[in-house]
This record gives sequence, structure tokens and C-alpha cells, in this order.
Amino acid sequence: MTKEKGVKIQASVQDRTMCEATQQMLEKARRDGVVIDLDRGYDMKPCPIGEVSACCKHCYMGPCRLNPRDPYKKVGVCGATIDTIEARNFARNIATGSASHNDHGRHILGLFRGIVEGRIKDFSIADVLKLEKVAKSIGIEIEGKDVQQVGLELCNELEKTFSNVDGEMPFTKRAPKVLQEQWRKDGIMPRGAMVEVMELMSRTHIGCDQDYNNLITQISRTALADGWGGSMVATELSDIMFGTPSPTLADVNMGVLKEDYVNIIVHGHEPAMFEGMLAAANDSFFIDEAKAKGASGINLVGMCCSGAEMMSRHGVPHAGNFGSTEAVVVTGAVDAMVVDIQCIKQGLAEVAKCYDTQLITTNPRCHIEGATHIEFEEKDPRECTDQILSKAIARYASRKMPIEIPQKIQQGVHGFTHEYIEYMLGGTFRGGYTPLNDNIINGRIRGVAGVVGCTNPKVKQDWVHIELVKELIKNDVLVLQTGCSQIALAKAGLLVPEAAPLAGPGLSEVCETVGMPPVLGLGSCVDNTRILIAASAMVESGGLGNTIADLPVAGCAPEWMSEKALAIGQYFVMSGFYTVFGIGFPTIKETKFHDLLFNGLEQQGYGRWGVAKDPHKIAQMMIAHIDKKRAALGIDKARERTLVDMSDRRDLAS
Ligand code: SF4
Ligand code: MSK
Repeated sequence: MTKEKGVKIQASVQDRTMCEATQQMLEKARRDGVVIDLDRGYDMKPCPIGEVSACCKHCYMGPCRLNPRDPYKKVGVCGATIDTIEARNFARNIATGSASHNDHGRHILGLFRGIVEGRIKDFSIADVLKLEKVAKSIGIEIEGKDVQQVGLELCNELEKTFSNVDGEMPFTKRAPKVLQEQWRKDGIMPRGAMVEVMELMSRTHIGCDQDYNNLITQISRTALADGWGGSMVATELSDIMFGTPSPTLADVNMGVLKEDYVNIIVHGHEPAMFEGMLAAANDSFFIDEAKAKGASGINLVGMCCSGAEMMSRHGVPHAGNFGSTEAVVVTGAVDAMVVDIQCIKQGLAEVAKCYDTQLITTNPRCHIEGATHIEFEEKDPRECTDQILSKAIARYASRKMPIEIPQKIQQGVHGFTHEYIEYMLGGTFRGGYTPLNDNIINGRIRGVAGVVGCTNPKVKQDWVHIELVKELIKNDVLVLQTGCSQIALAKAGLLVPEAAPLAGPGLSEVCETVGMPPVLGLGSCVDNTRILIAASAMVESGGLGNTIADLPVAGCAPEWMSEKALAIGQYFVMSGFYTVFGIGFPTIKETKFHDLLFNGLEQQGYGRWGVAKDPHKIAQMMIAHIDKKRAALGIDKARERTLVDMSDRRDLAS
């Protein structure tokens, strides 16, 4: 085992993470002389110029660095101003984030096409009702057509999400009419993802688009092409093929690993490989094989976003979020870690080597030096999954490492969707968002917040997520969650109906009546689109304005780190959400570009960005926004009437 040279470990494990299982593994890694991401993150001092996006390396006359303290003092060699440099850097972040989700969506569409054309036999359509509903939502006539015909037409229509060079992306039809009109008027209605990303990259070349006011249009169009494009395609088609989730009990945290089982972790973003692994791991041949080698069976668990999807759909246990992916290997109990795309740290290869874990890449778009590559192909999933199972069983049989599994496990309810919220609040006969809107109007629910996104070793893992969500629910704000944030709150025990008393009086009353937790887990990062659809349904139901920007809602990624997070943030803002990021933001507060993102877009009728590090400050900002929207809707008075404490209630009763 090796210790990375030059890394000084100074912080206590309690300062690095809230997660006790991860603390235990960080202690062990330090004892073992292995440096993992949580310590590398502490030791890395980010470049102060790069952190606020005051440098440019778009051509070789540079790289050019501007002064973050006096950003207008200097320009790049080509004359680019700080606003141009910040806008171009932001644009490239958005292009990458949007490209990642669209690439994911396009791949899922390819699988769907293979199924409906009969070329792929190992996967099928699991939710015909959802297929028909989604098809109808974008104007496909389903009357008198069989499943295959509807599937084919949906496939052809959704192909435009990626390949259109003009026209409008199909799923934008699901946004409120007023918002669609606004996008058209402002020239930001997305056409096709490929053309949007291509145009944005071309506009950021040296000597091209050098007005941040013009760049923002293509930035926004490319971000909208993510949320209302590739991400939504990924969510909707995954539901159709693998089943629309409904509330499911699942175990979360490293205690889901079992010493006497062959432990296989699947980590990444695309559910197809994980679905293939689930089928293969239940094959009696491999279970017998594992037993023949002395194991009690095969234990398949998830991590990060594909883990969140499998937990929501099938109740597959989840071992932890992004901040724990290296730490979990330190248990010595992981026989194979199988990965596909996105958020897979290269550092895993070294940690896996130290603990003799098989690190297996499966996707042609993501190889890692030092890992074993076994390619997964949907037309023959067993070719890949069976090799993985054999390797994992062989590793179990030859385990050399001492095993230490933190005995931390938390049960929670996962698998909420737009469809289930509709059913849960309204029942089968009067399903809809009217009861939610009514509870917002009468003030029991103050507003709705989406709290989503990554963990980042710049801050104590999970802490900002947990503090923020607790503060929001205490103030009667219903919280919707996805991604690594959902896992943080699941570990903290808030994704259970029993957490209702932690909420304010109004929200807890609604939770107790309906039997739901105050925090609803919706799945992976692409499933943020469930929040877009829910918000559009709230507008449609009436009483809360004409567009998403009118709603008492807000979003936050408290511990964000990825370019996908920035793309998600920008599509939320351009859909009408006030969106607050924790950690920091890649702009300088005094610049015109920063002002455009944090104020100007709202003046144009969209949402706006906010940034703060402290979770309580973030909560105040989000609640202030929700209250501002309540006042604009004229429903602030209703809420004041419901805010009675126990002594008021006793007075009323006497
Ligand atoms: Fe410098 Fe301009 Fe080249 Fe950027 S594009 S590196 S600001 S000269
Ligand atoms: S995995 S993008 S760390 S949520 Fe989707 Fe988690 Fe963020 Fe990756």
C-alpha cells in the first residue's frame, strides 16, 4: 500500500464527513497508509484565479489571467474582458454538462429503439401506461395502435431531441404555455442537443461571441436542451423500459455490505448495465457458484445515481453517495466495483489496487487506466455481466484483505415520482395536483424546494445537505430530492414518514394525513426532470400563477461539484426557479456577467442564481424567495392565519 507523496492529513475525520461509516473508513484508510479523496480534497488548495473563472486558455496567445480583486483592470491578450472570459468559461461548463446528460439520454433512446424494433431481446417495455401517457403528452395519437407502433412513433419523435437542427425539442411542449412563449420570444427555445452544444462551443472560440449578453442566450438554450431534452428522455424512457418507481423501502449506507457474501457495487449513471447485473446476479448458476466457494450468496448494491435509480425501482440497497465511493473500497469487502459513466473518480483505481478489489469499467465512453474493461452491450448483456460475476466470485474465494464493514444502515422510503405525487395526494379517482396547490394556498405547505446534487470534499460531506433540508422542512417547505443529496438525507434518517414531526406544524399535518415523509426522494440527477414536470403540473392545476417563475418554489445544490450540476442549475433558472448553489460560484461578484445571472435573468421573467456557503443562510434565502412569491400571489395572508402555536390553539379552544 502506498501513501500519496506530499499529502498532509490535518483534519479530523469528523471534520471531513458527517457520515459515520465514511468516518470509520477514512480512519482505516489513514491507518492503512492509503490516501482517499476526502483527504486529497482537504490538501488541494484551489487556484484562486481559476476558482472565480478569471482565467482563459481558449487560445495559445494565453493562457491569460485577470486580477480577481480588480477584474476590470486588465483584459486578455486578445482584449477579452472579464465578462467575456467568465461567460465563455461558464458556457463551456454548460456545454459539457448538457452534452453528458444528452449523451446519456441518446444512449437510452438507442436501447428503446432496439427493443421496439425487436433487435434487443433481453430488455422489454415494463410500463405500457406510461408509454402511452408520454406519447400523448407530445401529441402522438395512440388510438387503435399497438404498443410497438406507439413505441416506434415515440422513438422517432424523441430522436429529434438530439438531431433537430431547427424546430423545437419535443418535450418542451410539456412546459407551461407562458414559459414556452417566453423561450420563443427570447430565442432560447432549444432545437436539438447536438446543434445547441456545437453552436455554444463554436461561439466560445477565440474571436467569436464576445458579448456576454449574447452568449447567455446560447448558454440558456443549451441548458434547456438538457432539462427538457436528454435528461427528460433518459428519465421517461427508463421508466417505460424498467418500470416507473413507486415508494419502496430500501437500506442505505455501508452496512448493506455483507462479509459472508460476494459483494458487487454498481456505480455510475445509466441504468441498463445495472439492470443487466441484477438479472445475472439472481441466476441460480452464479448463486450456486458463489456458495460452492463458501459464500452465502451474491450481494448486489448500488452507489451514486444509477444506485439511486435501482433503489427507487427495485429496492436495491445503496452503499453511499459520491463522497463515499473510495471510502467503501477501504472496507476490503468489495469484491468488484463495476462502473459505467460519470462521477467515477480515477482515484478509485489506486484505492481498488490497495484493497485488491476488482475495478471494472463497462462503457466504451469511460475507460480508466489500471481498471479491467469488460464492455457491456445491450444486445448481449450476459457476455459482460457473467464475466463480472465470475471475477467477483473468484476475488471472494481468494480474499486476502482484512474486512471491516461499518455497521451503519438506515432504512428509508424512495421512489417518488410526479405520477405518484399526483396519485398520493389525489387518489385514483381525483388524482392531480389540486390538493398540493390547495395546501400551498392555505399555507400548510409554505412552498416546495428541490434539494439535489453532489457532495464535494471542499466541505464536510453531507453536512450542508442535512442542515439545509432540516431547516426547510422545519419551516413547512416540502423538499424534493435527487442524486447524492437524497442519499445524504436517507443516511440521516429523514426519508421516512416518522420524520414528519421534524417538519413545521403545517407540513407535518399534511405528511401525517397522507402518510408520506417530509422529504421525497425522486431518483438520480437526470430525474431532476421529475421536478420540472411536477412544477409544470402545479401551474396547470391553477391558483399559483401562470408560469413556474410565479410558484413559491426554489432549488438548491448545496455541495455541488460537477459541470452537470451547473447545467442543471441553469435549466432550473431558465425554467423559472430561484436556484442557490453552496460551496461557491465560478464568477466574480462585481462583474456584469455575475449580475446578469444573479439579477438580470429574473428581471427578464426567469428565475435567478444565488450562492451561499452556510446552510442556514441558504435556507433563509430560499424561504425569503418563497415568501416573496406567496406575497405576489396574494396568499401570504392565508399562511399568517395558519401560524398559530400551541398556546394560541389552547386560547382558541377555550
Ligand atoms: Fe487570452 Fe484571449 Fe486567448 Fe483567452 S482567447 S487565452 S483571453 S488571448
Ligand atoms: S452522481 S453529478 S455526484 S449528484 Fe449523479 Fe452525485 Fe452529482 Fe454525480
